[in-house]
Amino acid sequence: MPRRRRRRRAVSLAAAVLTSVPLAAAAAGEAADPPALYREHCASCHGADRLGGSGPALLPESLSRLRQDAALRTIAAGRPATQMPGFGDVLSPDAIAAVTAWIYRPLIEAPTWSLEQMRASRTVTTSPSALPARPVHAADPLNLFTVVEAGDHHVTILDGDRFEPIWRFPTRFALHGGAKYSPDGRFVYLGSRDGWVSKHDLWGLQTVAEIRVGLNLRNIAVAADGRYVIAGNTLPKTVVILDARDLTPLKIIPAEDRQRRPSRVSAVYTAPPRQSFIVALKDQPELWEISYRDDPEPQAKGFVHSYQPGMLEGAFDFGPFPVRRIPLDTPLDDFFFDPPYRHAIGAARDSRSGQVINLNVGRKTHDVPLDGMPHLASGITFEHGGRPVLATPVLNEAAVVVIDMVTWQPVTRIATGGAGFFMRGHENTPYAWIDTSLGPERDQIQVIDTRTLEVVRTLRPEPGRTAAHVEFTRDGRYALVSIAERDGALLVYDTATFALIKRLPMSKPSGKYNVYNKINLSAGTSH
Ligand code: DHE
Repeated sequence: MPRRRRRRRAVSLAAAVLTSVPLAAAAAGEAADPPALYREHCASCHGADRLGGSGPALLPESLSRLRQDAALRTIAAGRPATQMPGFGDVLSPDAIAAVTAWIYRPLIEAPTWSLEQMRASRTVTTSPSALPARPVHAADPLNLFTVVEAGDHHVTILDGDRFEPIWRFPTRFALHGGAKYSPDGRFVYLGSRDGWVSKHDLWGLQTVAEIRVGLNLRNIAVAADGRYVIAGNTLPKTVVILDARDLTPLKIIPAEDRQRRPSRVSAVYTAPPRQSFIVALKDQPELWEISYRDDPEPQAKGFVHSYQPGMLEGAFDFGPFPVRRIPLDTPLDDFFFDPPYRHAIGAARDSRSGQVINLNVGRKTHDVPLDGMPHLASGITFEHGGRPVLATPVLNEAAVVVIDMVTWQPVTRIATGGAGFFMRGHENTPYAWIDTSLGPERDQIQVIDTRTLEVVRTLRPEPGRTAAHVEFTRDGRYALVSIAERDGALLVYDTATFALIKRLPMSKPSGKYNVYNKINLSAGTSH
């Protein structure tokens, strides 16, 4: 059958599936024997055990962001620009509904991912000794951008002076979280939702290594001294530390509180002045500090100074990468640091207040009124009225929350044109840029004057098309905005005149990360 007619037929079958088989009726499709159907049609790409292969893992944890009706449509009609074919021609609507329902069920035995499996998954494409001595391109290596194209799972490395791609490569399915750089900006590390961590050389424009560290990954961070990469998983519930040179796994730490209750990981970050990683647990009220110093003693000493009876019991694990456990009132979904990395401010998405944790003394010191699902991972800091403040978008409200980082009291709530995901600023401009992509006006970008804390401009780059995630060039002169559509684009704006300078077509660009801003810990960007 000609390809286009086949696709049209598959789409109409998908519609038939949707209208004729309600999902609740999927149970009736048991007769269709979903495990056998899966083995015959899906296992070769998604893995016999549903843990993934050339296609993504098909586990409830991996599918949590995909509605069942969307999954059903994909199985029936396929997914454009990927290798996923449609099965509407070969499977009955009943069978498709049955397989769809089945892949949303947990595996009978909770899957594990051992050190041996990690080692077996690791590939080193370029040996560290084969890396070039200088860049093979003429672009400023510190003004490159790593742009994640979520539409067809690629990354583009962009010259930040000429705004021209210098390398584009395929990635694992669904990268998530910020790209992380080595301290000199030469290497970029990426994490995928399915647990893959990869390392790429921005001088040689080549992949160095990759490894699967888990089955469902939250995010990764790179040590400030460049020696280690940390990964926080939700499946299995582990934290994994890798040698940054070639991603050799060094240590697996079960994500459990001091009573050995397991937890998913909310996020991992590096805290450069402390030479440690900070890890939040999603299901247990504990924040961890994992030192990557060769001699972690000073960290322990700081804690011992604030000793209270019983406080040290189970508080430390000794050995390489010791875990210091800080008890909290409630678990954290998201958190952020003050510029000296003395405090972490965190919140659970469903709580009405945030907690400020003093990392030196190892306990919560303040509560901050923070309702409406603040997205602290997207927060930025700047000076306002001579004081450091934190500003963060709120996921379910048309607002940006501003908090004084000395008193930890709210300064104001800036009303915006819709709930947004990301916020960005830069030392060389008084303006911070936000998207409103979670609200009805998803095609807007708004500009906040950090001096007056008011929205001063609204851009509607491409009416009706989602605009999201801004990142500045190293000098702050240009802002890059994503049109996050499959046939989307990266738009380059002049940050003084707000004029559009360039449009680069891209496949659903999501995050973009400037090397210089990241390695210099610009207050206006994520770290
Ligand atoms: Fe993200 C970063 C959590 C959904 C795109 N997101 C982060 C970080 C956290 C987080 C903790 C910081 C990690 C880092 O940078 O290392 N994200 C969450 C969620 O809890 C949430 C709401 C639900 C979930 O399914 O995980 C969520 N995130 C999304 C999306 O739906 C987005 C828009 C599309 C996608 O790719 O899944 C999305 N998140 C991003 C991006 C960043 C990110 C692009 C990096 C932002 C940056 O500038 O650093």
